[in-house]
Amino acid sequence: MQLNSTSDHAEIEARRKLQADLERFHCRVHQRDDAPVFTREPKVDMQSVHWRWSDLEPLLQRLGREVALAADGPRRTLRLHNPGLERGTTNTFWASIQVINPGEVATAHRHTANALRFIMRGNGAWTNVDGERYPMNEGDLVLTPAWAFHDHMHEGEEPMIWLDVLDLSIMHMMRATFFEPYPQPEQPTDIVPDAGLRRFGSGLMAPPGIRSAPTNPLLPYSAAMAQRALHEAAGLPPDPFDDVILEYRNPIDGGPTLRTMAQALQLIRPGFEGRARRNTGSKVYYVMRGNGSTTVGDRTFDWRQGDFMAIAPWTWHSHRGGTEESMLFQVNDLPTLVALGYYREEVEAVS
Ligand code: GTQ
Ligand code: FE2
Repeated sequence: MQLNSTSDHAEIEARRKLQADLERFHCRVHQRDDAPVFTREPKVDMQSVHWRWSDLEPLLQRLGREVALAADGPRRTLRLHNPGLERGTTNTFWASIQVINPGEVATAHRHTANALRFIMRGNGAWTNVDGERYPMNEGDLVLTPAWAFHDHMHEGEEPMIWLDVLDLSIMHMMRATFFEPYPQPEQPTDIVPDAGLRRFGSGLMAPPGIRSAPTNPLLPYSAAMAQRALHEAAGLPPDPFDDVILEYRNPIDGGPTLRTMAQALQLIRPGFEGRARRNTGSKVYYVMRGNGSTTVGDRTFDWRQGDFMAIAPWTWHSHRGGTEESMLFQVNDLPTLVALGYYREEVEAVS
């Protein structure tokens, strides 16, 4: 900054001097060279990133062969790391690909972080969440809400992989990290092993009189249910931004599945050219099948089956269809931004 008066200079010196005197009282005053508290718009450190399946697949194979279930959990995961951040995939959540080999048990524990799993490849693993035991099959979403005990065991023949997403950076920022191992490696299963699914799994009908619940009582959202719903929605006029998209919902109140993170399933068909939009909050996409492209800021990610994308907050992005119909699974932190009153969205003007 160009200083053009001696009074400016004196003011800067006065602030420096004051700060030096304030230090031992644990007080400060703003200095000219401090980073600004407010910016007109978000200044974002997180980067938008494209991970290719062609890179990830050999890494996952190596991980499964060379790395034992770690003591930390224990879980065997490949973390999708954001180069703009010290830790995490986005500024709020961590996405990892978990590898479990036949016969392995990922032992029971619980944590304050909310978690979800989306099955990428393989069949035959079970997860037990607070006594409810569910088989996990390709394309299923299974929730592990905050502080629920959970363990996974794999009884299938082939290694299995799934996407884990946890709101770890929110938990860390709130200084609310709690973790507890279960006293035994595996939890006992309830007499009715899948009660939540039996009560609420239709999404449309529920036991009489239930109007609220402290947390979402439905943990598994099957691939068959979600994809049937999406194909029904494909008969509607396309969404200008997303072509065909449906969110996973809490069957009791219609809100997001978890308090901090929402999930959606999307179809992008050949010829689709989506309008651009930007919003506060971050997203991660997993390409279940097909191909297409997403323009993010001044870059274009040409994605195909198995790829991942992270979209940074307040970054313009638009989707375009490829040569085949694509299905994408999405996780975002919009529920957190909405709950705090920080959600904003801007859409590209129609030309
Ligand atoms: O499966 O319980 O990717 O606790 C990170 C932390 C998975 C899990 C992760 C976890 C888990
Ligand atoms: Fe966990």
